[in-house]
Amino acid sequence: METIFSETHKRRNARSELYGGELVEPFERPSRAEYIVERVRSVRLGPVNPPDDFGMQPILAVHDADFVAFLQSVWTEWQAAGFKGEAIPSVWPARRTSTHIPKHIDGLLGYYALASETSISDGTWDAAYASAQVALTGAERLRQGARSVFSLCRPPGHHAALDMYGGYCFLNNAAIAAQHLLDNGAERVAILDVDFHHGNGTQDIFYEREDVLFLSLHGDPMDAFPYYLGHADETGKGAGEGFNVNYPLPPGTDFVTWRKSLQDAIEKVAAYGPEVLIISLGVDTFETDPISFFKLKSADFITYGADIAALKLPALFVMEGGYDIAEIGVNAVNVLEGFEN
Ligand code: Q9C
Ligand code: ZN
Repeated sequence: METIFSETHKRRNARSELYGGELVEPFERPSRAEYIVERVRSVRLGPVNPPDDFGMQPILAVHDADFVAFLQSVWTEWQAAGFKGEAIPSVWPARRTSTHIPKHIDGLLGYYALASETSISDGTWDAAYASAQVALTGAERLRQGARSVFSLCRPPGHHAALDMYGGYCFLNNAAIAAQHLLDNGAERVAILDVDFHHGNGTQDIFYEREDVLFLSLHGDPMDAFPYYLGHADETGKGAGEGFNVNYPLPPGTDFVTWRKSLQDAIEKVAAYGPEVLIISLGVDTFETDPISFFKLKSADFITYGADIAALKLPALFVMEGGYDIAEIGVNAVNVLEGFEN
């Protein structure tokens, strides 16, 4: 399996994450991608190639233009406002607020943020842009006939919504890849999100559409980030009714239980009959992940990679989360090897 990877991910290197009332070193840090690409190379999964550049058009086909412009200028504007630290929102339009979008960067930041843990700093946009190109290049490889591709995206994307960033995500890489396929001849794409967290951004982007089936297995939002989306009763809206499927699972969920939901999701994907399957691949389901509460073991990642392969669909694996960094390479590549063998 070919891996698409951009060194530009390193430009996403924030100093701070607001966590438990303290500013800590971000869980989502550059070494994550380095460990994964190292494992890809050491098991000889296949060639590792840089992305092509598809420009802004496929990004703007998914995200709101004003939101994208905000991401491009926020760090410069934040500094120009005289702030000394990284860009962290401290105020939000919560309930019963005006719909006017503020001018001041402090207000604008809260308007476009869905959470405050994701500090923005120099290079954040460059890395987010490169990460989207990594996903697009993977999608393009499938169009050219590849059976499977690994888009080693960093920063991740599945929390990024139409016009919101957060949860370590800025641009929704998987959604951008899906839309690119749909805009170039595909009629139906399925996105299976196996990251520990609910893919609220992907759900948001495709919620009223029938040309994308979105399925997500995740920690129950009653107990886990992103807290305000990801319940089982979110099934889609309008033409999209029935094309959004959530599997919220409780703290302590082990592989036997998790796999039952995966089997159900796999049956729904098969019934939908998509041309392509995109897997939002987060390995924060691992038993020792520092911010999650599922109990998967390293060998389980091989097993479920093989489960997904049984669908016999062209597959684009898009890297999302995973924060037990010592094991992130083994776990992510286990899924890919399980899929291939
Ligand atoms: N107290 C991804 O895995 N904050 N994002 C968690 C826990 C955000 C995870 C707070 C977690 C985001 C791509
Ligand atoms: Zn996650």
